[in-house]
Amino acid sequence: MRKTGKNDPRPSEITPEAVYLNRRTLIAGAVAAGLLPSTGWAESGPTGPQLRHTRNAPLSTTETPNSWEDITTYNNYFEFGTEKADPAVNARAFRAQPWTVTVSGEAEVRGRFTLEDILKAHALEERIYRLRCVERWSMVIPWIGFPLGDFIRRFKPTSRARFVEFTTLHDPKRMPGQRYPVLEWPYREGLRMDEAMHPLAILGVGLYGRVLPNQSGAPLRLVVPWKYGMKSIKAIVKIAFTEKQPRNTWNVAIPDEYGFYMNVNPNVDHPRWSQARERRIGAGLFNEMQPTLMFNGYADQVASLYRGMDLAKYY
Ligand SMILES: Nc1nc2c(c(=O)[nH]1)N[C@H]1C(S)=C(S)[C@@H](COP(=O)(O)O)O[C@H]1N2
Ligand SMILES: [Mo]
Repeated sequence: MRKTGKNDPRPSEITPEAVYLNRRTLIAGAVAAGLLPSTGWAESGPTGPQLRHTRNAPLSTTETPNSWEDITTYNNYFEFGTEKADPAVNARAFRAQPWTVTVSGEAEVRGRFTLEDILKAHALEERIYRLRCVERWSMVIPWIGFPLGDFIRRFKPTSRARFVEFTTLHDPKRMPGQRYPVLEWPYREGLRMDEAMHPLAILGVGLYGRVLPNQSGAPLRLVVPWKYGMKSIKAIVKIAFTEKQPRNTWNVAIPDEYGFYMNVNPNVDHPRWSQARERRIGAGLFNEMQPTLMFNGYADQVASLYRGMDLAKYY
């Protein structure tokens, strides 16, 4: 992972950090001076350093992406509050650099890697994916990332590796929501190895061609478009290859409502509501609910992963 060959992609193009920080400082200053509201306010367009990437059209949806504002002001990120508007405000001061990811467990290659090392090793692609939350809303998001499978292959998982476990940073000083026992901290998620190797599963590092904003899971998050949003864990610091199925946060919190798989499925209701329809965020004045698609519209690509499984039992 640390070695890079002459054909490897060049590291992502980074805008001089001073420019970026200066802008953030100006904004923070404006908020402090009472010139801008401190809540419910967002920058109007894509911000942050640009990322060098290509577009992966075949694996992208042709639907129109949601606006930067929709995507960055309506988030679930309990480390920064339980309301949708909280993360944009409470994650503003979070520093996502420097960052390391520890890879452990059933693999020949293990260790601790800097985010720069990881970025140098992978070409970045834009993938426009739907994100469908279990709460019945959805968005279309132009992610920048790289295939999780490419990342995994470099570590040469052993034959005992049946699952991949992901863990979010645990640092209540930097993540104020972790001071309250609303969930079991740190947030944790898992995928079966074949799910993790599927080409649609990516590790996300950007949005709208820019580095991920903090509320969207900077600097590294999972994006699994055929599953409910809770699988797409943010601010990942640990990745472990395991023999046993990992614990996952929402299953630990409410096992009757959230299982391990959490595939988007219009035919399997949440115990407290139907999953048959969803509301697209930002779809305008007469924002009717629309039918939810099996596996969030990715059935042709992923249904084979679950052949023979009772999806009402493995929800
Ligand atoms: N660490 C962490 N990751 C998380 C969450 C969280 O609370 N903490 N919320 C999940 C849920 S429920 C959803 S719907 C998505 C939302 O991702 P978005 O903010 O990019 O839309 O993040 C997921 N990842
Ligand atoms: Mo969610």
